[in-house]
Amino acid sequence: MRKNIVAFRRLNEEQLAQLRQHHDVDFFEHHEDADSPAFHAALAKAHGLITAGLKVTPQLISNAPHLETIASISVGYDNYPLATLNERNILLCNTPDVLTETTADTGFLLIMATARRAVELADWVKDGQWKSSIGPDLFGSDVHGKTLGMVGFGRIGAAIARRGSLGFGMQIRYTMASPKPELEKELGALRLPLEDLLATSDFVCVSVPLNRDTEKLIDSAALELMKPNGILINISRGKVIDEQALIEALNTGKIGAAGLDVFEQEPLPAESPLPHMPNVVALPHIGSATRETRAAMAQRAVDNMLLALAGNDPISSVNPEVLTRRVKWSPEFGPGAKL
Ligand code: 8YV
Repeated sequence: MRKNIVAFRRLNEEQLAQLRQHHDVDFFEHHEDADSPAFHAALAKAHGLITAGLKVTPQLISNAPHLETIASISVGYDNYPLATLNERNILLCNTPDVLTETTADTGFLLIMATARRAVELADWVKDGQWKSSIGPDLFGSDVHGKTLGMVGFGRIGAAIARRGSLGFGMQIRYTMASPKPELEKELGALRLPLEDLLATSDFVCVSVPLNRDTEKLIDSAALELMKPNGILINISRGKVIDEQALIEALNTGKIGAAGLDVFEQEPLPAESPLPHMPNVVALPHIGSATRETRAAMAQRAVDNMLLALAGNDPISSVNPEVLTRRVKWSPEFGPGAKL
């Protein structure tokens, strides 16, 4: 049975054609489209929503009474009201795995760029200031052989640690609710309580999902524990760090530098001092943003959507338990489903 899909950004022609072979698709290309009457009219009849970067509120869900499946073009799902989706038996699919290595590359890019002051020095050259060889005031610090503390040791965290351990001879520490014995064996990683990891790591790299437990996990007390030359990297979500406390710690020399791909508010507000601070490398949330990986993520979302709308298990989802709660004989699983 043909169903209605709203596709919000990031799909290419082939992916749209693939969806249109089986379903009717309303495609919205621009971010501003989310506020348009056409978008809301399409949502009102949608069975499927494919999206990236859209804040999905309970209100938006209540305006989509037929919605069965959301396929997010992201691994993180803090943009979605999971409790509301569960109540409505709406399946939420995401895109793990396909972005792991690219996002780990971004993490390592930030480690290298902050340690070697690459952006600051490139700006210095651009400014015409390179008149003689640089002095110690512009020296960076080594990466190889240093200690890398991973706050969160999931797929992406492990891929960053692998780069550090195998490529740069770094000692790996990690903090995580449950131990990862295989990674401990593979990388010689040592599991520590957060406080000890902060106090003993040269680089602290945040790679945890945002949820109630991790919001502002790195606050002023945590920053206080870091080494004075310590470097903080964040490739997860901005709200995991207390940004005001971080600005203070960077300004007062409590920590050495920060490499940030994510921020409390995105896009970063014009008044934020962060991009202007010499000891900060600020990127516009590019963790997974390569041509290859963004195409693979969009393809995963399309595959998830087609499988789910056909009543099959998707490749990756956040709340697969809603499938078992749906009434199998219901012609339209979502809204009519009874527990
Ligand atoms: C997404 C990300 O592309 O996958 C994630 O969780 O952070 C990014 O790679 C972005 O959040 C979607 O807009």
